[in-house]
Amino acid sequence: MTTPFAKVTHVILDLDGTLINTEQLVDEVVSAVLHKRGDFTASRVRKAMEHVRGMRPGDGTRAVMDLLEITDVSVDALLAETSALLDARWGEVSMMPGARRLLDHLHVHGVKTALATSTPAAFLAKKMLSHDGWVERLSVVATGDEVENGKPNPDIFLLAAERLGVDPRTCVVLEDTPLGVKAAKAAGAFAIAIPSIHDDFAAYEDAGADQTIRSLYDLDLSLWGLPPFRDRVDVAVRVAPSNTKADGNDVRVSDNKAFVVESVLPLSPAVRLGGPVVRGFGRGSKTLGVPTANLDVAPIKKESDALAPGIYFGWAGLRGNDANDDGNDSRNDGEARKIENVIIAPMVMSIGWNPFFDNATKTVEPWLLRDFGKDGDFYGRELRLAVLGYVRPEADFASLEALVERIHRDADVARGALAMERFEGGKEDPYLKFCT
Ligand code: ADP
Ligand code: RBF
Ligand code: MG
Repeated sequence: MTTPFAKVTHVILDLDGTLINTEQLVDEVVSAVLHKRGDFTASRVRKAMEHVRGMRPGDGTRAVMDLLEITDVSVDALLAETSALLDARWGEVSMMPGARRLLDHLHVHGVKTALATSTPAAFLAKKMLSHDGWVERLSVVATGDEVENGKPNPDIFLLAAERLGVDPRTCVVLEDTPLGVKAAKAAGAFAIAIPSIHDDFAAYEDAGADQTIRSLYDLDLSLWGLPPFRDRVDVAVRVAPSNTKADGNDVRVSDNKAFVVESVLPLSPAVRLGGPVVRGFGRGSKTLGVPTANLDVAPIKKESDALAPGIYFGWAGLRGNDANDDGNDSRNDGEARKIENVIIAPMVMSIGWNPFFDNATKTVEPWLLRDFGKDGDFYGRELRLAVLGYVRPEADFASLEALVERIHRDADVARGALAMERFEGGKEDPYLKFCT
């Protein structure tokens, strides 16, 4: 039993980057406008954008112009230009992974919620047009235009708590930006950071975050005295006896076999994504001894953004090499079957930035859990994935051995989960067999 950090009664939610996935769109649109205003390097513009993340649109525009020393246009004119471009594209914005689950859960349990957004009310209406009314289910809303000072000042969170009718010290704030965390702490609330700036976690600690988690999937409400999620599923994972002490898990021994219990989060609905296998960094098999069949992220951006960075399990369908495919599965390993020329196999996958290697681009890379022997060249072949559950966040590790050991444990979790009735049937998905 873990001791709660604090006992709170109310939840205050930031919008952009916390509940809805606006940050990439805003970065794309605003950066393009900024680049037209001067000969800036991409990294300078990116740094400036990260510096203002969480601010109100007007404050952010002014601050970015100061940082980049843009003087040939007014703040209002630049804001009008970016707003018009963004208004035409808000419909592309989907919810952050886990946001719908959180809102439904809080609603079902009658936990009072506030939205505290830097967005002014007029922008908010346009932003939320394509979102089917979930904002109305929040108890109260506070918008950026209603307060004197924007984040990092505490005003918006003080207003949200006031509208909830409670002391801010009984509230926990969910925020994706360092400035928002600062504002929440200045208001006297607790703050959970869910970073949208993936390469600078220290900024969130400096801002005073009480806890930093990698995505909403990892939110543990019981730590805050709030009704806990009950949708995770326990998986009995068979482990090598040497692996049982890995992280203090409950070890069960039966028939001389050691099991640990891990829990996974089922995804409903399953996320389907696929494409031709492309070349990655070439270190999966070489550095880790774990080959991962990388997919090109660009064409499946929407599907991959529906998943928080992290480790997942599910089923894979790999289209055969027609030339050397005789249609028989002589290996008969009990897990993988060949249907016409598609191989269905269990898989465990990583999606994200791989902190251990500090990648700058997101990768989607499944390890198919069977031995392909001489047929193990997938490059260019079509691969389809049905992602059924979430295992854990991406992590950094002290050593390569620790990373590799963890990946093997993930594979054990995936095998354990996929053997369970509720996940086993996923291999019959027509999508995997290229029937849809
Ligand atoms: P890359 O960096 O190009 O992805 P890796 O070292 O990660 O290279 O190896 C991945 C490649 O290994 C896959 O694209 C595929 O061709 C091959 N491979 C062989 N067996 C497997 C497997 N079980 N799972 C995934 N890829 C495999
Ligand atoms: N990389 C990390 O930096 N952190 C991780 O927690 C991590 N977990 C992984 C889990 C699985 C199941 C797999 C297949 C890979 C994982 N890796 C992780 C990704 C690894 O870094 C990646 O395969 C390399 O980037 C190889 O190109
Ligand atoms: Mg790979």
